[in-house]
Amino acid sequence: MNSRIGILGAPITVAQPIDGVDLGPQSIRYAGLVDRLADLNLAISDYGDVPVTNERSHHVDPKTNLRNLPIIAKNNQLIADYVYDVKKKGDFPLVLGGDHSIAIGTIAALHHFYKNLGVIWFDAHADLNSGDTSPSGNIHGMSLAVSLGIGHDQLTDIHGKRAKIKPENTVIIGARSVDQGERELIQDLGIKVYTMHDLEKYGITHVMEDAIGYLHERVDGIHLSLDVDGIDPTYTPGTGTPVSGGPTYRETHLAMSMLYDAQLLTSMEVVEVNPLLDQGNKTAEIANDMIAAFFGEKYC
Ligand code: NNH
Ligand code: MN
Ligand code: MN
Ligand code: MN
Repeated sequence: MNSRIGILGAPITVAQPIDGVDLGPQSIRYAGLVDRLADLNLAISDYGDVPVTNERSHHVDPKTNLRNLPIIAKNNQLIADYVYDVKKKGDFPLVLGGDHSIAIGTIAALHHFYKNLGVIWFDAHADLNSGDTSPSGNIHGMSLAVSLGIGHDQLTDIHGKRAKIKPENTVIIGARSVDQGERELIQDLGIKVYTMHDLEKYGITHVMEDAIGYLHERVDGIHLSLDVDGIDPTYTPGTGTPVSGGPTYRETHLAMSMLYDAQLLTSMEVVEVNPLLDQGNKTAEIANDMIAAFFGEKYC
């Protein structure tokens, strides 16, 4: 793995309704991120935060069923520009959200560097809605669809027209809250989804081996998009849309270690940490444990 890590904060909050997720990057930093990674003999550059703006409106545009589209498009254009620069420098991008809409910008930037970028979407949700299917109008529930080229063109056409990744290079892990329109899209596109049912039935070891083997044959780089609501809310209460019945700390930690051991991952983002909803700074601390495992920290 590339031993030079470039950290960027991406504090968008207006693609979901609850204030505080813009404080995610700082809460993850305060939990000790840079020192922790430096202890792994990695060279860390923290480039600070992308200068996004977060004037919030609660209005859903009745024509598009989207909330805050113009500002989210503008913010993700900026994120894409900044992530592009970090990657161009030769660093391994580690992007800290912010809500999950930031993946639109991150993946748009990364897609320039690969012919077949793989994505592992670790999340309780599939984030495969569009204005046509969304029950909420919240764009953080649409970012994977946008990266696949589905959605409003102000979002899909950031850093290039339409799709930045292919459905067959996309894997979702931990899904347990999937909307009807998302189910149909999963079927139509043949996206590989490991639901909590699969995790329960086959165990995390098998699921991760299967997911890694599947992507290994197809891709020339893999981005991990880690939504902390993917983890069971017992461990990550500081997030806007917790869903019970997720992977435990131990299962998630093992998943991250297995990704490190596979030596195929080329970028990471961690999203939806909201310290205003947290117990102390627990969620950011657990996010740090997962990031450290992903970058090779071992128990012994
Ligand atoms: N599926 C719901 C929606 O689109 C919830 C999405 N919320 C998330 N996604 N936190 O990760 O509104
Ligand atoms: Mn998500
Ligand atoms: Mn989620
Ligand atoms: Mn392109």
